[in-house]
Amino acid sequence: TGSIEGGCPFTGGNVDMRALFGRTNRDWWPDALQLDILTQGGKNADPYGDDFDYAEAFNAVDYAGLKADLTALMTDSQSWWPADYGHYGPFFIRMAWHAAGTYRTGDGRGGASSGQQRFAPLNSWPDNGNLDKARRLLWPIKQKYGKNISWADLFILTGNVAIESMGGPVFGFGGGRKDVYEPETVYWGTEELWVDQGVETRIIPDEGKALENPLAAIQMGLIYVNPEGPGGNPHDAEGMARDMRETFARMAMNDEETVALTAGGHAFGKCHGAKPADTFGKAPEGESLHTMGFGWLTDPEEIGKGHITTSGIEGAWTPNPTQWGNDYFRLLFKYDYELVESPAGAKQWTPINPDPEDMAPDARDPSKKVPTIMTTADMALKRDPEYRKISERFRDDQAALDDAFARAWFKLTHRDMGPKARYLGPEVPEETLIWQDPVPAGSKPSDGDVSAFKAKVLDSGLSVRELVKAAWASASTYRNSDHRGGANGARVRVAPQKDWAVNDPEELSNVLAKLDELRGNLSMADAIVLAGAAAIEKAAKDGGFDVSVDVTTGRGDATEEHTDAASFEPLEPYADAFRNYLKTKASVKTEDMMVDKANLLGLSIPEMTALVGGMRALGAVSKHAKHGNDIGVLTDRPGVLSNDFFVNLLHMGTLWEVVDESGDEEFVGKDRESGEERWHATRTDLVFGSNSQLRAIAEVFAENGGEKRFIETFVSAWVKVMDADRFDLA
Ligand code: HEB
Repeated sequence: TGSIEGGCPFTGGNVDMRALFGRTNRDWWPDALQLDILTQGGKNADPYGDDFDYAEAFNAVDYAGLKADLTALMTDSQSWWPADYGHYGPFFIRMAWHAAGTYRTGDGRGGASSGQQRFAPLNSWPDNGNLDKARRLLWPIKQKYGKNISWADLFILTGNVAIESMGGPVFGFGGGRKDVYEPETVYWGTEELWVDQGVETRIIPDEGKALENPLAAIQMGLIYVNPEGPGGNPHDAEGMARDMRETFARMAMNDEETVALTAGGHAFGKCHGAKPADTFGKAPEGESLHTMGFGWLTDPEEIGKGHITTSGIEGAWTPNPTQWGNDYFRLLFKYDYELVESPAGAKQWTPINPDPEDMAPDARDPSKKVPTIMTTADMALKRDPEYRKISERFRDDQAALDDAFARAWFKLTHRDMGPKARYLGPEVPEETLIWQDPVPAGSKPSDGDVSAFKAKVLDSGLSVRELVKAAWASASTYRNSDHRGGANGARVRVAPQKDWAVNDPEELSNVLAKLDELRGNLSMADAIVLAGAAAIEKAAKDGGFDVSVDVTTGRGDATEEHTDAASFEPLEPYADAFRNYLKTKASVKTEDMMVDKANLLGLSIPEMTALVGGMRALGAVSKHAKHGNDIGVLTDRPGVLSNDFFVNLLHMGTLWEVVDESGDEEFVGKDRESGEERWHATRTDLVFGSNSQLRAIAEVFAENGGEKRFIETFVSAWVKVMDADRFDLA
């Protein structure tokens, strides 16, 4: 049974207790060694320690030597996993594509940037079958270059070298992906079975079933689509194209990029389905100790003969699987294809009556010729009318294919790195691409200009609340996952951000217009952030504390021209607990959404707590907060930076009751004795009194003398969010 109990954490659906994380490693592999108790108390799992500067290490790598070693590895076939056609290139391209291909625009998570393919669940996804061998082939090179090249960078660079070594076009390489040393907790879905165990596909229009956000794969354990067709049905041509279009769009790829990538990728290598799938062993994470992290084990003798099963599909797409060219499209259109079954029982397509020169070599014996194949996914490139137009153009225009493939591959493998300023190394392309969210360089204003501007802002009639909200609106789009968003560029004044309900568009445009008048030679981006800082300094002073909110300056301003507006839509928050805003109630609890956002902002628990409590004290609640515009503002002096939120929240004189119809989003706090109404609050207010861990922190901020600790934590967390995207400074 592959039925799924709903669980879209971001756009509604059935409530599922696990839906914030879905199935976790502990659910999949309950017997696996659990190391996470050793990272309690903030202990670092990274053996390089906190001070390690990966950028510095990467910049010192012998880049040419590394590339030469990788090139030599391509044809250095090992007996424990011999190279098909004597060339590992195709295998490594698949490794790199699967490393990058988990990226999804919905929350920016997944992708190649931290080397997650080494860890569960990704190391054991059915779709990543046998990629454990690819990573092990790389170990001698990783060992040789050590800290100077991360696994994450190595996966992608190896993919590039593989393409180059087979005559394919590449656009460039940017290093800078720092490895992590523990599996990241990412929502991959709630299904309890893997794709190969008959789990249901995630798009079934007839049943009104759509791919939930933020997922980008069609079944659990796949990178994108099922190669055999929707739910394994090769006859559903329309459904195949629909699935590809939807999943690739989740990864920011349009039709042309999808066609170029798939056809370009499948110019190389082969599928593996020589034996029925029950002849090989478990995935790595569930295998026996002595297999040393290897999974999907096959008898060595069978391996020698090339009897490998990975996907179950068998055969190469072209007659020259280790040579870049246009044979893929030439064959796709030259022949009619018929549906056949591989030796492993997978559904695949093969040309009818191929000419001998259009046959492929056998992977182990070049003198033997075998038929080429197409998967049902490949067939979509000619069966779908839109894909077909693009495919025909590429068939007739090799240069167009070269360019489209090189660019799409570069985007695929770099999209989750964020701004170009984060790219390292000698092969970073000059050209700036729109999906890099470019920001024109800014210039650093003088201290005098900054303080003059801050004084003018405080004199302008704009309130602390308005200034704090505008600065938060600008900076808080940042996501640590794909390093997009943030205050640099001041995109808060262009579409779509300027119109998001959470940003109170009218108020925001009024504030921005005023700041524009006052800013002199400051960039708008700096002006917005400095105005917020000035407001907080004033708010602290009004409460008797002298603080300086030391945000950086030197941001630039981006315009519509620098902005792919549609690509910013996924950055709109469905919930922003910091402004007590909830657009639509998700299937997960609103406080889960708060934790999710705090995680994307890179915040610790105390930082999250201080920011929520501080912004409430400042009155920085969205007017579009469903429950009224002072909800959660548990203070008699809004606009003063105080610990009142925590003091009042924890006060035993208040008795809290549910008020709203749905029963659990809005609450009223009444005087326990008189019954008089004192406060209104939401889940993301009360959770700081109800949850034992958050309460423990709220207590520290509310205790006698705790105000100082609170203000320091608030200010440093605030600065962290404002500066989160200043990669240009490093
Ligand atoms: Fe791929 C392979 C599917 C896309 C690249 N693929 C493959 C296979 C399959 C597939 C089934 C087989 C595996 C084995 O081994 O068995 N793909 C697919 C799909 C898709 C894809 C369904 C979506 C549509 N690819 C792709 C891309 C790329 C690629 C995008 C890049 C760019 N692949 C690849 C390669 C290979 C593959 C290179 C080969 C590998 C070897 O040879 O080993």
